[in-house]
Amino acid sequence: MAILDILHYPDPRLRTLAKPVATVDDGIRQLVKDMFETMYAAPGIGLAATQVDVHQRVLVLDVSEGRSQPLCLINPVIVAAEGSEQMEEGCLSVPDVFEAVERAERVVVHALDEKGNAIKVTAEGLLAVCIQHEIDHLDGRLFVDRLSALKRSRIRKKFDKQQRQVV
Ligand code: GNR
Ligand code: NI
Repeated sequence: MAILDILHYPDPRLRTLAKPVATVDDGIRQLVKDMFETMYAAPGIGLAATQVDVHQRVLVLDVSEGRSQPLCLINPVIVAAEGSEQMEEGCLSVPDVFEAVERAERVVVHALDEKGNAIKVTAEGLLAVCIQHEIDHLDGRLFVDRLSALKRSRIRKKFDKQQRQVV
């Protein structure tokens, strides 16, 4: 087990398009274990492989209060989406920024689990939001991309300034 380093905005590696997993093997299962450990330690309710600089279509989630309902989705595809809803989002790769984002209210997702079995997940509320947020990461997209140009440029300036102070 290992806690992995999480990339931070505006790191260009967060813009990588992740490739589908060809075979769910022990290497992928180890990645999934490490991603769960990293997500729970952060703490976060979701984590996409992109955020730990692995560019394969793997994500983990646990939106339960007791942190007791781990869900792993490999090669997830949204096959149905309906309604729209605004929810305040944050991201482990964009620390200390919380903004309302509009997304589909309900989604149906096809994926593989960590055993390689095909699964279908029907989600609404926070789980639906989180699945869409994580799939965005696999496509190289961040929640700040879904904000107004004005909000995005303010956030960008804040992080550029922080980075200058570190260097
Ligand atoms: O921990 C997280 N919380 C969260 C809250 C609202 C909407 C989405 C999220 S996902 C985030 C963890 C993360 O960055 N996953 O990519
Ligand atoms: Ni995120």
